[in-house]
Amino acid sequence: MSQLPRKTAVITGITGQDGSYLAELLLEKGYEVHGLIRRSSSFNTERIDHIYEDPQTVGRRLKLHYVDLSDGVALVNLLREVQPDEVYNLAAQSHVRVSFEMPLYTGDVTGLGSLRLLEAIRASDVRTKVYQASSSEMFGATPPPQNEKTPFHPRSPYGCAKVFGYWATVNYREAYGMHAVNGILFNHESPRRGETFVTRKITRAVARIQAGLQDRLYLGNLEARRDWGYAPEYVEAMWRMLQTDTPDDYVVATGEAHTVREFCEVAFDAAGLDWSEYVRYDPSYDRPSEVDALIGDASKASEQLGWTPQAKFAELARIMVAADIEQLENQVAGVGVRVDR
Ligand code: NAP
Ligand code: F7E
Repeated sequence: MSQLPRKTAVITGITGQDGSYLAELLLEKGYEVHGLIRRSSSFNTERIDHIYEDPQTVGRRLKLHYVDLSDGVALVNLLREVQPDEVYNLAAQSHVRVSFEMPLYTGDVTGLGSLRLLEAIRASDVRTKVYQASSSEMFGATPPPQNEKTPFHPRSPYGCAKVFGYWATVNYREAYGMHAVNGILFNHESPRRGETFVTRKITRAVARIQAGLQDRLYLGNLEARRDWGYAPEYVEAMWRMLQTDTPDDYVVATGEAHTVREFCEVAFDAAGLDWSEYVRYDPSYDRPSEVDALIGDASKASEQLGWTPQAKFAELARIMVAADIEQLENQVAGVGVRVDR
C-alpha cells in the first residue's frame, strides 16, 4: 500500500500560545513543521522546548528558522526553500493595551505583516493554503452576538491592524485565487497564555496569593464581557479550516460571555479565596477605547467544520488556576518546570 506524502506546514508565531499548541497538533498528525522565530537576546522558546529537536536528530520533523514578519525578503526565501502545503500566520503584536502605546509597530507587524506574507507566497510562486489569525477585536463596538456577517468596528490599533489583515486575506483569495482563510477567533486561554492578558494575570495572582507571595491584584475594567474558550481546541479549528476544498472565513467561539469580575470570582474560588479581599482597581490598565462585549456565534464552524467547543468558562478558569499553582509549587521546590500542558 502506498503512503500519502508527508504534509509540510509553516507556522509564524510558533513561540506563542497558539503556535505551540498548533505545532503539537500538526506533529501528532505527521506533518513536517517549520516554525518561524524572531531573534531575541534571550531565549523565548519556553512553550516549544518540550517538542524541540536538535538539528542533528535523524528524521526530525520540527525545524525553526529566524524570520521576522517585518522582513518580506526573508519570508520569500523561506517559502521557496520549504515549499509548504499549509501556512498558518499566527505572528502578531497581539496585546490590545500595548497597541495603544505602539500603534505604528502594531500596524506594521500585525497588519502589514499579514500582507507581506501573502505577497511573499505570491512572489515565491508556492502553491499553499494560508490561514490568517483574525480576531473578534475586529467587531469591537458592534453589539453581540457576532458572526461572519457582523460589521467591523475596531476600537484599538490592534483591531484596526487585524481588519487590514482580514481584508488583505479576502483580497488575495478573490484576486489571485489563493486558498486563503480567516479564522475569526474569540478570546482563547490556557496555562500557556501570555502573563499580561487578564485571565492569566488573574490565575497567576491566585497562585501567588494562596502561597503568601502576593497580597493584592490590580486590574482595570472589571465589567468587560468576553467569550473565553480553551486554546488547544481552537487550534484544531484552524487546522480544519485548511482541510476544506473551498476557502472561507469562520467565527470560532463558545457562545457564552462572562465579565472579568466573574472570572475573578471563579478563579479565586478555585483556590478557596474570596476575590473581593484582594482585587483593587488601577486606572492605568484601562484602555483609551474599550471593547465592552464580545459573544461569538460559531454556528457556521459547527455546521461546516464539525467543530464545537468543549471546555467552557468555569472549567477553563479551574484548569488555569491548577496549572499556575502547580507551576509555582515546582518553582518553589526548585523542580524544573515543563511548559507542556
Ligand atoms: P501570542 O502568544 O502573543 O504570540 C504571538 C507570536 O507572534 C509569538 O510567537 C511572537 O514571538 C510572534 N511575533 C510577534 N512579533 C513578531 C514579529 N515581528 N515577527 C515574527 N514573529 C512575531 O499570541 P497568541 O495568543 O498565540 O495568538 C496567536 C495569533 O492569534 C495572534 O496573531 C493573535 O493576534 C491572534 N488572536 C489571538 C486570540 C487569543 O485570544 N489568543 C484571539 C484572536 C486572534 P515572540 O515569542 O518572540 O514574542
Ligand atoms: O483583556 C480587561 C480589558 O488583554 C480582556 C488578545 O488575545 O483577545 C485578547 O485581547 C479584558 C479587556 O484580552 C485588565 O480591558 C481589566 O476588556 O486579556 P485581555 P483582549 O484585549 O480581549 C483578543 C480576541 C485578541 O485578538 C487579542 O490578541 O480585560 N482588563 N483589567 C484587563 N486586561 C488586561 N490585559 N490587564 C488588566 O489588568
